[in-house]
Amino acid sequence: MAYTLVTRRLLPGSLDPLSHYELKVNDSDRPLSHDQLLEQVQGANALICLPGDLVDAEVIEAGTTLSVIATVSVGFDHIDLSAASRSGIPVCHTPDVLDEATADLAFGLIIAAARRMGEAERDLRSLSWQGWAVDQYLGLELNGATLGIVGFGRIGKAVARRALGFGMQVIHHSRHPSGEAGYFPDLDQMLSISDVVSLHVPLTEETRHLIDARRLALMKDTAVLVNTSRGAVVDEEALADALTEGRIFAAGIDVYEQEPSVHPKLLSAPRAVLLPHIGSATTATRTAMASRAVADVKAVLEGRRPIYLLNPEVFAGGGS
Ligand code: 8YV
Repeated sequence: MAYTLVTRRLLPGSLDPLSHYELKVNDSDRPLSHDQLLEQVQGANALICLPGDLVDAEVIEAGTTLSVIATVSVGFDHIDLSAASRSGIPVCHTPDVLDEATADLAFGLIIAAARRMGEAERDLRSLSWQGWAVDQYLGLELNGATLGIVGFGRIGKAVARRALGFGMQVIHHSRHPSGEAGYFPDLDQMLSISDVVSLHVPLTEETRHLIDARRLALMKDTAVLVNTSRGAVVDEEALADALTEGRIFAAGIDVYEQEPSVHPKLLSAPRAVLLPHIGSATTATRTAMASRAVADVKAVLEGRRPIYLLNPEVFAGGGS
């Protein structure tokens, strides 16, 4: 009997709406290997996955019985969308519900990096703090500083709202003119005048290493870089070098090029606040994300059109 393959443990109750269907759940906290995924997708009629799963053309072609793929994430760079469309498989994701949680985390990283909270806490815990001094841990004052937001979608805008409350000047760059005040068509120019830069673009071939050595060199040596989008949007090694050589002031990072590995140079770079991909990690948000993905899978299994569909062309020939 065909089953819904769920590649990772989700929060309790998340799969309840699918209780009348056959489920095969990887209940461990380790992702399936590519070989396991290839094997288990054969015989599945639905796949619920996460960003750690590489759902490439090989997996999609092996999933000859698949009628839907739903990722419990807004990002879908781990799924070969063209291959899914070629096979006529709808792919769904979970936008909107994680905007506020991710923006909170991005803003937390902005404050933590600007005020050097990571190194200050590390010193205190390792008992190397010798007492207060007037010029200790001097950081960047956010009030009056300029925040450059790269990618002005829902999460970028949610970060902008927070920044205004902190007295920051907010400017932004996006691929297409936003039509809103503070729009900079030229990313390089925006980087060169920003005190803080926060990244909110999806990972695509155009955004891979968008922030590379050349663009890091354009930034002020007092600037802070925050990345809560996808690790590969930044050249991690170039960032580590810029931090180590004092060419930028600090960085706050939640995502990495090769998760869960972190570039060793970044681990030892000064003034880097490093978090383990927790942008959406609140109970409310993770519950809402799973519920959105599960509802879309249920819709397809019941012959309805899913709501958060990334490749509507698969329904072009009709469908409910
Ligand atoms: C998630 C994310 O935390 O949704 C995304 O694209 O990167 C994160 O919000 C995570 O990937 C698991 O859902």
